[in-house]
Formats: sequence, structure tokens, C-alpha cells
Amino acid sequence: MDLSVTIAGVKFPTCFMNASGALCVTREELITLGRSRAGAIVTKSMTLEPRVGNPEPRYYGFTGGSINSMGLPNLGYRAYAEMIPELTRFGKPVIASIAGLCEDDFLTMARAINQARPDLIEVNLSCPNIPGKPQIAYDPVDSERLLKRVRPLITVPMGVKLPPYFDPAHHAVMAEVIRRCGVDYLNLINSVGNGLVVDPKHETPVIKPKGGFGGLGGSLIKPVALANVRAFWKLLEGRIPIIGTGGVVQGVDAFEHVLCGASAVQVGTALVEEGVAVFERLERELTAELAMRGKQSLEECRGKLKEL
Ligand code: RRO
Repeated sequence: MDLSVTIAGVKFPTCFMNASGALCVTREELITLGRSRAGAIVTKSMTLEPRVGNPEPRYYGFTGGSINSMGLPNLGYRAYAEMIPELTRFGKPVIASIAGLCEDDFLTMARAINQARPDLIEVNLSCPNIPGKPQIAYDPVDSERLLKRVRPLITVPMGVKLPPYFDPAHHAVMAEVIRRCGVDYLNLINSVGNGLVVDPKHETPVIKPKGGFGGLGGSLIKPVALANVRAFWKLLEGRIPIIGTGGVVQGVDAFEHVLCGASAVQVGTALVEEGVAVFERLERELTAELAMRGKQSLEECRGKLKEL
């Protein structure tokens, strides 16, 4: 089965790739993604300066999902800019994710990373884990101002990574912001921010930063991810491609994302838990899922959720 997809004019050899943050901080990890069956190499969200991130433990996997408060550990944008030419040689797209700690950081990084020519640039407006910094995308005015300043600096396709929204009114407001800002694709969703997982045996949280609060991922967030993919797909009338992220653990999860409107999917928790072998398994499972339903391609399924 051909699982290749095209997003904003860029061809991906398969629809499965890593979610930013999962096994994509160091050069070694990025090269491992390059050599794997992943359909793209997505970098960790980068900041102006290198960061060690929040204190450990800062990731915890459990039945049904994960919680993280990594705090943007990354090598700094200069290191990723230098690496991009090497990463583009794997014959799959490179997505450079940028996450400023203030608006001007996004502009500086957009200019420099654009010069390094990744295949796409993803503007992360949804990191939930920096103490004292709210998720930008929960403020539509800030989001629009930032995107309108960044947009002219980026000449490769520009994507935006959004957090989950939980109310149709918020979907509607953000869809208009996205429409007005010349966004080439959306990535939905980032982790479900500021959950709290408790270890009853030790009577503690399972991670250290922020009193145990962190972003939730994995199977437990799939319904939230699907709802956001579906809501934005409908509001934007299928005109802006969507990468679905959240709860992709088995092939059928990717099929559900595609039915809701996703063109491709990203894998976070399942990649961290299983390693890069996850991509081959997901391809196999999705191929079987499509074949069983007599589907010839992903395209014929995209957005075709049958409402009751
Ligand atoms: O590094 C993180 O703590 C982090 C980021 Br930047 C993000 O966008 N989403 C997430 O769950 N963790």
C-alpha cells in the first residue's frame, strides 16, 4: 500500500513521523530518525539558546499514556541550523520546530532557520511546560500578531502547532486566526497541558517540575486530538492540511485521524516507549486496516468520517 502523502507541496514517503520532542533532540537521535522508516525528521522545538530543560524526573509513561514536563531541552537553533543540510540528505522532509520564549525569539529563529532550508518550518505556539509562560495559542490576539510577523520571514511552507481546545467557540476563533495568517499546514495537537499523575504508593506526583503538572500524551488524549482535527478540518473546509498528533499507538488510530481530516500523523508517546521500530509496525497495521476495508489510498479516506 502506498502510504505516501503530500502536505503543502512537500512529499512524505509515509504518513508516519515523530512528534516534535520524541527522540529528536540530539544529532544522533535525528540521524536515527533519518535511517528509520519515519516519513520525516521533525526536530525538537528549538530556542534561541541551548537549554538543559526542567529537573528530572520529567517524563513518565504509564498504561494509556504519558506525562511530560521536559521544559524545552534542546541544542539551540544555531546547532540545528548547522545540522539541517545533513538531515535533508535522508530523502525525507525535515521539519524544523521553533519555540521562542518571547515573540522576538521566533523572528530571529525564523530568519536563520529559513536560511538553512528545512523542507518545512513549524511554529510551536503550544509548549505547556515553561514555568510562568502561558501557551501562546491560548491567546488569539498574541497568536495572530506573532504569526503575522513571522510569516514574511519564512519562504518554505509554514506550519503551526496548536494546543487542544475544548470549546467550539475557541476552535472558531483560532480557525479565523489561522486563515488570516497564511498558515500552510496545522499540527493538532500538542500535549494536553497541565495534567497531574499521582503515584499513590509514594504519595507523590510522578514528575518533578511544576509540582507534578505536565503535558499528557498517548492513547488517553486520542479523543481530544480527533476532535481538534475534525473541528479545524470542518472550519477550514479541508483547505489547510492537518498533521494529526495524539494517541497514535496502533494503525487504526492513524486511520481514525485520517477519517477526521488528517493528511499525516505524528507519534510521540508510542515512539518514546517503543523506539523507531514503531514506524514499521504502524505502516504494517495501517496497510492491513486499509486493505481490510477495500481502501486503495489514504486520500480516499481523508475527512470522510460518516456522521450519524
Ligand atoms: O519541552 C517540553 O516540555 C514540551 C514542549 Br516544547 C511541547 O511543545 N510540548 C510538550 O508536551 N513538552
